[in-house]
Amino acid sequence: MLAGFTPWPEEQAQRYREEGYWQDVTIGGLLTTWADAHGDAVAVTAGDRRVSYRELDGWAHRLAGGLRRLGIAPGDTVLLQLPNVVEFLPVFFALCRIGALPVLALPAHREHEIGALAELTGASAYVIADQDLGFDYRELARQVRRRAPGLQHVVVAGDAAEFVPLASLDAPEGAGGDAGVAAGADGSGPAPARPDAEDVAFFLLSGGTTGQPKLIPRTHADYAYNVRASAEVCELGRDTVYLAALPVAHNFALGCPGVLGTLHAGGRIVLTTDASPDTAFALIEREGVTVTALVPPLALLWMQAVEWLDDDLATLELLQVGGAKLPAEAARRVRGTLGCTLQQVFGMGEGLLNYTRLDDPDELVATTQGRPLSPADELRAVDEQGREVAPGEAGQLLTRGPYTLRGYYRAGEHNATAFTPDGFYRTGDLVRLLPNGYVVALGRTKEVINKGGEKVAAEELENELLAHPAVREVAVVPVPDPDFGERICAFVVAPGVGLGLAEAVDFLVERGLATYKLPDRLVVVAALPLTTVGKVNKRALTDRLAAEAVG
Ligand code: OOB
Repeated sequence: MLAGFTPWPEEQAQRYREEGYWQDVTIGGLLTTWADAHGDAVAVTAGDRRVSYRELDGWAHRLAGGLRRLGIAPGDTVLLQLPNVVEFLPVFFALCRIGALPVLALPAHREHEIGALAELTGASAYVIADQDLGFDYRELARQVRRRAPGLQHVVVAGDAAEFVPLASLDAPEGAGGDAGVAAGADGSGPAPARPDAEDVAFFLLSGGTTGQPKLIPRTHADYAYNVRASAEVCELGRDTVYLAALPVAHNFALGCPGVLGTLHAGGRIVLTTDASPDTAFALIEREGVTVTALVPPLALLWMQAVEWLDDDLATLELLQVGGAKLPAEAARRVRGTLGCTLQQVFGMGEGLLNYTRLDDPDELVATTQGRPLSPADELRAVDEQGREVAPGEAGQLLTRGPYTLRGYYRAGEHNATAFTPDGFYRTGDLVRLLPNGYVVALGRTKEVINKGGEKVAAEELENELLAHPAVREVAVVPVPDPDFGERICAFVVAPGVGLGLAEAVDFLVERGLATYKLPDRLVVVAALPLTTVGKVNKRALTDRLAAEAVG
């Protein structure tokens, strides 16, 4: 077993096996099963490219061989930062097949995040696209490599410049690569065994609560269940055409049910790196999209865009919205504007998923964030002393279950507080658990700003701002926003200089921070308010912003 991974206790694991949640499958093996079942059907559409199930399986097998020959071994971590391009899937499956561990970085991550991940994981390889949406990932790779020289291989989908072209790893069948894991035959070491179903298959990134990135280990068995059960709840089938508009590197579009759930059901994936209504609506009409997933700000934008775009969205049956709270008023307008069923999804990379069901009454869908995916999910709402609150009362959400982690990777100290002694994950979310089993999301107890689904740890941004020579003290807080739910406001103490937002933003970009983490407002103050115990009083700061908004 991987060092730094916290397994489920054996007693619990035994139950998950016996009750059929965990099956003896691997992520790589599932692709072969799906290829056997759906062979020549189209699995993925990206631009003019169409790839069948069989082709995808063969591609992943050949890449597994190519990656082995490059020197990637079972147990190696590999940073995978691909936007929604067709190469994502074969690379992801190939890495899972050889037992290497992909770390799913988001396309928006920059040197600050990728560098920290490289250091934390000791990754030996980094897989990128050449460029997307005007950003050159090869330049990012050059910067990251200066900071993390252990990153031996940079593999590029597209024009590789001085790096390794992904296409060069796609050895023709019969050249020793087809069997993928049997690539050892050409001298790259003995063929590794198939990974165990209960081994870690890959890492998702946590939205984070601290200054350090947190890696969420997902096992083959736990994620296979996550995908299978999600596909069932969303009633996916062979007729499903799933538009991946959110990044597939994020849990929502990857496996809830996302692209993997679509493959499980024998449907077809449509990939785009641009979720704007102009692009997405045209794709819905052209490809006959039936299901997609969005964060609330995009859902709001799409609902407005139907007024000025005239694409035919008649095929769209289901819109999933999650990542941040969708206001009930907006939820009620989905059917009337987009002509489809809404599903609220309250999920987390750490595991637990709540979904409204497709036949739930409209008001239940509008006013709750769904109920747990699995009968084996355990949810508790507790007060500050850890005592369970009365049903329907506000409390902090704790959870454990067959697809919820028991510990972040290599984070012993953090794990000591992020989990209860009996293995419940402290989600940091404030919720009401209704007697009917549904969950209402109320807010957070953790210091994370949720800007329309994108998570920014206050501490991380504070640390970055403190690196500015003029900044003496800083506190980052959310400011309510009608479109994004929350935006980011930084209060700074910077005596003697006229530090402005533009300068602070330039400084943070220069330091390689992902742009979604940049502050939207900067307020210079003489001193930060303190609580009676001498901690920064963030409550006073958010109250001040609220008072300004009213006044
Ligand atoms: C999803 O995953 P993450 O890991 O980016 O963020 C998880 C956090 C939750 O702890 C909660 O604070 C917030 O995002 N959240 C919601 C929400 N869905 C997620 N808050 C209110 N309402 C919702 N519907 O965001 C994620 C993962 C899988 C599926 C969907 C979303």
